[in-house]
Amino acid sequence: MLSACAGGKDAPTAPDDGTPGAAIVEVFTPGLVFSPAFMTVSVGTVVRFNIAGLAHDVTFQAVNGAPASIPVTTNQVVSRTFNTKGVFPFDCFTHPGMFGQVTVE
Ligand SMILES: [Cu+2]
Repeated sequence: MLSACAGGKDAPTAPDDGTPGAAIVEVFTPGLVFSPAFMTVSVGTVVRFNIAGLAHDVTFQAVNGAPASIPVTTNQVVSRTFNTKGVFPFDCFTHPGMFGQVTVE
């Protein structure tokens, strides 16, 4: 398996819709929470962060294989593909206590 290093803070927001037919998980921001906040997905899954209302960021912890973080944004859908098995916690640093985690199996 490839072990691409796609992590890093302040990485540019780039289109990332994964491979055709990839599983998709939708995450929403109904207030000061991610919903769902915790999810377990299979390798190759695309997580679509539907950021609406308040401005939020999605900052992944520096775990090998973590996708690029999403800078503060609002009213956008930003996708990230999870191609590496592992546990990838993320925070919205705009709102302390707003966090979640993607587990890739
Ligand atoms: Cu937030």
